[in-house]
Amino acid sequence: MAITARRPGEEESGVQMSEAAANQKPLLTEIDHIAIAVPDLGAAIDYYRETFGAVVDHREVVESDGVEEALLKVAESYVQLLTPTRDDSTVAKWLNTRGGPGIHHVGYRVADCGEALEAVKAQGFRVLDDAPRPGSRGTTVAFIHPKDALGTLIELVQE
Ligand code: MC0
Repeated sequence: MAITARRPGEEESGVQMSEAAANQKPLLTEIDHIAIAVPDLGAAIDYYRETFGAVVDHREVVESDGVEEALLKVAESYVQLLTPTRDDSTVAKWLNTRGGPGIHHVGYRVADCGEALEAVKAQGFRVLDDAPRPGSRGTTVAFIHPKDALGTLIELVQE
């Protein structure tokens, strides 16, 4: 049976939530990172250091995604500065379409990436990874399609 998701005081949202989803524990445990796509990683790192005193905690090239990241720690989360390493990277395409830097995706921590991914799939939402896969710094990740996630590309991150 499907029940309607509605918070107190809100109008009927029309969003349907399965009974199983309504009864389960929250899948998202923390914000892992906010990813900001930039054309010039060095300039972006300089901006964060000079403006906010934020320094790079981790840097990595992720060949499978065609990106290089610089992670800046903010409390228990990260700002992920992300730049394409090749022209066919989805981040290169996104920067070209958008015409400049901006928030590319949000990474949410989950206890079990496979379990969270299956819960999203079971509700009929499109995902971009059929199964969890390696992310940066040894994480296990999976992406959810932005068109089924309120216009935001979501990355599920298991540390
Ligand atoms: C595209 N769209 C977005 C978007 N990218 N909406 C919100 N946020 C984004 N980042 C929208 C477009 O505007 C378009 O909407 C529709 O989605 C389809 O876009 P497209 O241009 O036709 O499709 P593609 O080929 O650019 O693919 C977009 C897609 C792709 C999200 C499917 O970027 C993808 O598979 N992403 C998952 C992997 C990824 O992002 N890797 C890089 C980070 P309209 O309305 O025009 O139809 S890897 C990473 O971060 C790792 C290192 C880690 O953290 O561990």
